[in-house]
Amino acid sequence: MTLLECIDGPEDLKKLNQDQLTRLAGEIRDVLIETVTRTGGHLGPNLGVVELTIAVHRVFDSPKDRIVWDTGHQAYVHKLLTGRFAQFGTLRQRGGLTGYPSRAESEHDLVENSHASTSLSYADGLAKAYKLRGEPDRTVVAVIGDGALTGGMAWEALNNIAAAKDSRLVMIVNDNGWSYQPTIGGLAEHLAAIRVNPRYEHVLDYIKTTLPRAPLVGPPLYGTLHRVKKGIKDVIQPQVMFEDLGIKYVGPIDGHDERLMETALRHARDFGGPVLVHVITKKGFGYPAAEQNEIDCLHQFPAAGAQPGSWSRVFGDELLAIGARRPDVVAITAAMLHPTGLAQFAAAYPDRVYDVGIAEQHAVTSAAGLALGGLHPVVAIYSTFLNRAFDQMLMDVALHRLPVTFVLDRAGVTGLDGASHHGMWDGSIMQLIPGMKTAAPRDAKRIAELLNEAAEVSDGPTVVRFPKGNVGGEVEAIAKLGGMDVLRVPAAGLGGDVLLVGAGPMVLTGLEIADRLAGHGIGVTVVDPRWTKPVDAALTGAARRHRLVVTIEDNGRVGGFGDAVARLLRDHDVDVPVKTFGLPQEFLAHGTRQEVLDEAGLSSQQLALHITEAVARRSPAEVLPAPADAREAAPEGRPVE
Ligand SMILES: Cc1ncc(C[n+]2csc(CCOP(=O)(O)OP(=O)(O)O)c2C)c(N)n1
Repeated sequence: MTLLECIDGPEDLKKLNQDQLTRLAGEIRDVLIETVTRTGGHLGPNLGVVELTIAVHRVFDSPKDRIVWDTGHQAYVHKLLTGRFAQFGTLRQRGGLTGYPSRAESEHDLVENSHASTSLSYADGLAKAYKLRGEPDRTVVAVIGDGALTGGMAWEALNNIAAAKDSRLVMIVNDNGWSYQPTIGGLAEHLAAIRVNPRYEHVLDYIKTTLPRAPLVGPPLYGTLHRVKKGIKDVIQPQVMFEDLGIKYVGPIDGHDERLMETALRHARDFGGPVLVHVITKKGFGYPAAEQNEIDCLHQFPAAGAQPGSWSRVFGDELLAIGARRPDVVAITAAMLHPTGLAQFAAAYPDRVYDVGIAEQHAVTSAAGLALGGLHPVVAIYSTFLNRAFDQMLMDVALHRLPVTFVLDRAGVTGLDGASHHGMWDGSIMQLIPGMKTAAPRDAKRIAELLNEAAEVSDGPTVVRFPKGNVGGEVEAIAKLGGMDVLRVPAAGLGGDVLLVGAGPMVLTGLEIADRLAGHGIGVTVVDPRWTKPVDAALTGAARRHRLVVTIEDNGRVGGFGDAVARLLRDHDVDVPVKTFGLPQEFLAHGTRQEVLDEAGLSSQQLALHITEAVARRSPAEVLPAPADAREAAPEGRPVE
């Protein structure tokens, strides 16, 4: 029996001696490597926090003490040590363990938001709550990476934490020098300077231990030196800015030395006020394939980089081509150069790419600045992370009618990363922004077309959104309807029953639906709007020629493309009924993209059933049968409208 199998919770961990802890760390690494290379997930970050997590759970008393994992992608070791070893093989599988902390899984999990840089704010609030409620024996622990520490929220939190002198709050900065890529910016350079300058600790030790022992001159001299400590620090190394902010700083500590970690954490715990413990770790530690991976230390397995054939890569290739023609086009990423497909552009035009760190808000407003300065910035970002920068898009970019193009990767259902990673909000958010134009390509050729059209817009912002995964086959238009592509008209002999408008690749699902319905005598016209905002006015005339309008989108149903179409038709007194299909406005659990779409009722079978029934309701004289296969696949009792 392995040691790990005997750990049901942190209490068991506390019984182990140092040799056993070393063995346990090895066992954990074996399980991480074996499991994550099979299920996929965050490998490098978790390999790097094995000793750190063991030490946290030995020193603190979870769940009485609360541990907040920033981003939460590095919480696998925490899962293994809090009674979830037996289920660990189900990681990121539908119905299995999630890839982030999950309140439903364990009382040891508190924050399951996987958006970075929030932990210090959560921790600040928690510590204040425990103080106010008279629970002084609880300590709050936040574990935050140097990457997440580049996010603005983390700095807003530090500013407040510095003022909350009696908060029992331990901030562990897990500094491995990497986000997905080496962490950028002044903060990263500051941390790196501390990391490589061990003289700092030695000098302070000398001052504390040797000088006070000298009689008479000892204590006063120590006091004097203590007062000028800042000055000494200036001489021997750049200042530790956290202390200048008023936050107690401990470190740097070797994060792979479990015993040292425990000592530092016990000191921090017993201090009674906010303490920042600076821990140095190696991303991917103990697994050469990760340690030596030059792109991202196997931050994710399989690699998150834009693979050939993926939407991200097709976008990246086209941006490269645009960049060759247009020297004014520049790219911005928020710490995700490779996953968003910008690697080739960066290699060709290193001076025209800005990695701003995990700082989406700054990315958007600095793009506004670049646009004001005469450039055309392309902000390449995952849809879910752009949520953060709504006000920046609205006021800093759109209000000023600035030509910024937002390329939203992972728009729609993303799959295995679960609720906080689905890009199901942008379609609705963009509808709110005056002057924002949004495009949804259906295939690779349309990415190129629409990206070029977006880059030509000079009087306001544009969006190009596409999902995760690989692009499908190309589908050519058979006709134009305004600026839209008509992909299918009813076969000879069938009437104009349904006008089906599918946003982005959902129009391909629309083609499958049309095939199914044709078999049941229902004529469907399938249209790809290409631009989903503003809605093309040509839809009004087309709607009048059909008995039912159907919209399908890979976005939340509320306030999305479908609602915009329905509003357009209402505004033009077109009284043809409209059915809008999209994702239910819920936090959708993890599963493969297809599993999640199926559960949301967005498979072609399920949609064909609903559309058939809707047509039948409008044709009492000739009741149309539903396709048998669609009826079988219908979800039970799930509202789709
Ligand atoms: C707001 C936001 N933007 C981007 C991401 C994508 N992301 C996940 S982990 C990560 C890097 C985190 O680096 P760090 O905090 O240093 O942790 P490490 O993986 O190095 O342990 C990024 C950019 C995110 N989760 N949240």
